[in-house]
Amino acid sequence: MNTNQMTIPAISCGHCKLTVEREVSELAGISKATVDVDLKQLTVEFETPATLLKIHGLLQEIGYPVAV
Ligand SMILES: [Cu+2]
Repeated sequence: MNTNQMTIPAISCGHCKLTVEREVSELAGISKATVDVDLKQLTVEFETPATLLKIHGLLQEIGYPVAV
């Protein structure tokens, strides 16, 4: 199991939180996705077939790209 934290500047409210948590949770291999709105941060626990690349790609697709 991998745990990763990423900053997503586009997260600004509870609606963003729900959207990001729901969409990321739907990826196969994700066991937990939690957004902290104040920190604009997503914490995700995952294992194969999920990868960091897939998670970043999904976030990009739904309009919440990860800050580099
Ligand atoms: Cu929002």
